Amino acid sequence: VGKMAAAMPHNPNKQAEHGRDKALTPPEGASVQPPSRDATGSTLAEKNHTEKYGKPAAPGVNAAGGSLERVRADPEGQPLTTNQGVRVSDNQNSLKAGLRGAALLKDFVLREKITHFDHERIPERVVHARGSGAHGYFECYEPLSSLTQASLFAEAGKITPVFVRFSTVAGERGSKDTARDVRGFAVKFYTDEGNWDLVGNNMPVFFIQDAMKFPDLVHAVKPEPHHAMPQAASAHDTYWDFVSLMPESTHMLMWQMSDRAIPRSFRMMQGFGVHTFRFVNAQGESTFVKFHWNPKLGTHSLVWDEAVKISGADPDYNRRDLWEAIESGAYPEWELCVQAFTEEQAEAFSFDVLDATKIVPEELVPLQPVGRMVLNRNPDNFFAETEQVAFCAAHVVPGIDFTNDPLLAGRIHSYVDTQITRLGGPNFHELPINAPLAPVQNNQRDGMHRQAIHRGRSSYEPNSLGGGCPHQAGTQGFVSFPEPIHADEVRGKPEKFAEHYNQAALFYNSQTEAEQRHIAAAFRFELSKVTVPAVRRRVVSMLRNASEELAAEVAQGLGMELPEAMPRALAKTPKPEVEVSPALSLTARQGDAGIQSRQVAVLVADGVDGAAVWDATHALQEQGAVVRLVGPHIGAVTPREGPAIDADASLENHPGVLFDGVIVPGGPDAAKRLAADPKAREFLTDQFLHSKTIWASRDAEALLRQAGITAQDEELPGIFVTAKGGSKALQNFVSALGHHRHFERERPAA
Ligand code: HDE
Repeated sequence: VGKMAAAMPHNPNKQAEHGRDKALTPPEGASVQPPSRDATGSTLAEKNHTEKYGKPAAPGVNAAGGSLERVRADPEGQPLTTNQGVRVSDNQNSLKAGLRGAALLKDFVLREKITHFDHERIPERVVHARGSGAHGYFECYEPLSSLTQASLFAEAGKITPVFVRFSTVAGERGSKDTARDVRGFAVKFYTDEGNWDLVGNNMPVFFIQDAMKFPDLVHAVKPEPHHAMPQAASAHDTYWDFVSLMPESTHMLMWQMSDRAIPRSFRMMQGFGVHTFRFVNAQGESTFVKFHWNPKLGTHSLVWDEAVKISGADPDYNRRDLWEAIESGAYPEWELCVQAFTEEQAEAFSFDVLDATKIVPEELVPLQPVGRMVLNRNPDNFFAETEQVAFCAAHVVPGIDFTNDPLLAGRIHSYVDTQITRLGGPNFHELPINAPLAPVQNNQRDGMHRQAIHRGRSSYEPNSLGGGCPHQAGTQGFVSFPEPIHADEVRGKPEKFAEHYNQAALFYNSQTEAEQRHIAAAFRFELSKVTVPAVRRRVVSMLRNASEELAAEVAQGLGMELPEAMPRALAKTPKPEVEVSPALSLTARQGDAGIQSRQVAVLVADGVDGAAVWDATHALQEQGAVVRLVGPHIGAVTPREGPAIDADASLENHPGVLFDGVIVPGGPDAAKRLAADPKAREFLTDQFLHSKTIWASRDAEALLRQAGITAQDEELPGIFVTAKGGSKALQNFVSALGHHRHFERERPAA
């Protein structure tokens, strides 16, 4: 019997089990081969190597650190095993006492599989739960040694690997990407002197001035506690109740109600360190510094109606955009700029640089470019990398230090603390994505999930039994900036913190007309969702101190009387140095990448002018645009002449909101078919209302009219209706598409 069992490990009727063996084998040619690897073992767009992987851990280096290659698991050609490495013979059936019998407790294969599955989830981040990450590198332009001894800024051309995570703040892990919200912009630099995390946002200011208020802010903006609504939205009572009682939030509200809260792409938004930090040079001299990331593609945003529709059409809109751009080799890039200024300069400013609700206008302290960051590799595994990455505002390296910003102080505590719950213990720094490249040696020991196997007898310092190692590094190590302090312990704020409106006015007054219109519309929308009239009134009364024009417009939009202005905390308002800053408008940075990675739809239907389709497609692709052929259905479309066209998207699965521009080629039959299709009409209507670039053949006139585009509208910027194609028409389309949007043609009510 024993022999038979060995020769026939499954039940004797195995082959007959409902034909499962056949059903599980895909017919020849229908199975997907694993992507072939290049010489580096890469499966994804990884041609550009970083130091973070591919190298074995050096002797004495944290065993988990140094190399992601070491921990990569590729199943190609491998049999299925248990977690103990035992090969699994049958992954379809649990072990039973007879084919129709009870499942057996001794089935360790089933139990291990289910047990592991039961524990697959970890708590999501309490804020910034939804995010998307990518690997890349930072390259230093010139030595910055006069300002900082940080090693990543030490030499021209020096490369430091990075991992970046972009996020929304309020929504849960599975929420939509296009919520009106701040975006997190967190960068982990794996420098050769340890990890530096610049955990910033896409807006340079914050809602509150003191860490003491952070839990209140987050409780107010998150879904309301009794019914857990609304998801990923600030348009509700508790949020506006809180901020209307916190006038210090006025400036941030301007940013949050602006188009910056609905970025077109993570690749097209700025990043900011928000707080004032310190650079410290080798002589121990300190300079205040603000960090800015400026995207090469320029700063571009969605409009609200579009964002709302995208959240249905593609809730992963920003995540997909980042992933696809990197996969296609269109690597996103940012320039890191600093504003460096002395404490004496800061003393003289009309605002306090320790107040995170204030910017330092570029007109006051210009930006100095110091390097660039390129993101060139998608993560292998979302959970292992993007979910388990732990950023921490306290992770600084020699040459970078904190200031006394009271908001920053709370962050220095919070980030490590929160990981202990989220990542299940104090050893999360050993997770491969978190481990520094720099060697880790200390006497911290044990704890849940310890990876490193520490050798030797001593885990204390000083010691003589371990040769005194690891020994403290003295001036070679991180030395906190010795800021002199003469003060009483108090709970309170400096006087300049009490001025809340100058910079809110600065922001609003620096926007273009279209941007101002969008800000008013955003306040109107959000407050129209507030059910308590007193809260709406309080917000408008606050706005009066920033802009009478804005307050009046919002009040009108809400059908309410203009309330009294909110009393100011300061009897005398300090005069601001700068009253208009063009740099604060999204239009200030258009980028220099033309139409690269822009999404263009070419609408196709039976009878379309095939030559026009391909001419436009090839010409746009040559300039780096992403072209989709969008038909009434996916699959074959029969053109007027020439071979069938394979539509790779449909009007149903790719509505107009997912594209930056649209082309409707000629072919009277195709035009007629599209004009009769409500989805094609809606496609064009949205393209038009969202101020996007449209190029249509004269054949499509009926479709245009159905979409609400009149003969007069054809004269507006960004709309081209031509009898024929040709290179001139194409050129016009390309240059208009490069402008992103044509808000000149926006109807004020939009
Ligand atoms: Fe955060 N923040 N924060 N924050 N924050 C977190 O840390 C916190 C603040 C920011 O992609 C948490 O790992 C406090 C400002 C980003 O993983 C938590 C205060 C700025 C991310 C936390 C602030 C940020 C976080 C939640 C006020 C812009 C996502 C999970 C005192 C400069 C990082 C986690 C990622 C995440 C605390 C304010 C940016 C709870 C206490 C200001 C980009 O530790």
